Amino acid sequence: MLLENKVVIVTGGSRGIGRAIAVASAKEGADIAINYWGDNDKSYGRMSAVEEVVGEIEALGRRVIAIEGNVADRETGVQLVKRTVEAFGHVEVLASNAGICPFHAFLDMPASVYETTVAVNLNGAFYVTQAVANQMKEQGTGGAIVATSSISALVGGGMQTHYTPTKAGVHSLMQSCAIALGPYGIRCNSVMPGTIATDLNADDLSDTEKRAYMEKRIPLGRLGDPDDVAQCVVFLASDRARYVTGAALLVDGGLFVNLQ
Ligand code: RM4
Repeated sequence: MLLENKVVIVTGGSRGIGRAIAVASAKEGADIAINYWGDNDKSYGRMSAVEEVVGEIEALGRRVIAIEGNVADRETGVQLVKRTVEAFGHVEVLASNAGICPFHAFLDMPASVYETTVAVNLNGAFYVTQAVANQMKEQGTGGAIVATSSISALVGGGMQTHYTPTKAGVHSLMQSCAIALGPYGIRCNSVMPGTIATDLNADDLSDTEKRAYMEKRIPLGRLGDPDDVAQCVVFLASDRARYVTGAALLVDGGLFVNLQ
């Protein structure tokens, strides 16, 4: 088991890629602290998304806590660390994953859409990383931070002019943090998912023509599954990646290189 006896914090952990990271980490022997944001935690049948993932992790025999909060608020990261340490005593891994992508055209994008996207995706990653890194430094035994960046750190998107800069920013944040936190044995890397079918892009991909076009563009012939990304996060978080820091791993089925 790759994460045995480690404590993993996952932001945006109730749905999509974050949920898959939480479950995959628990399967590798970790205890899990999930951050989620009530406003986004839409009801799934009888149970909310966060209740479902908590149940799934408990059924695996691991310990789990769920803490609500918008990562855009600096205090959310501070409380997340405090509650995690109260519950488990330590934290070894952060999956900084919470993010939004309200697809919108550029020319008439309201300031609020732009600002909220930057606040959650980039400011949130910064604040949570800072809070967790301080805890890891205090523990004195290193740690691993894996951020969910995106293929969008490398390529544009006409309906994502607010979002792609945040993903480039998250990638850059991990590069700089790798330098700042290397002396404490804290590794910082990012994954760059391509098109992964989640709630985040469900509307966008409900356009069957667009979905078929995307599938055709991907050399491996299918959209990504959240667990495709989670397995790579587990690897980067684990000691198998002990000499990897400041790196970014594309998890896109080959989409990025498929230009000609
Ligand atoms: C990604 C990429 C995907 C999209 C997500 C939301 O960076 O653009 O195609 O589904 O963002």
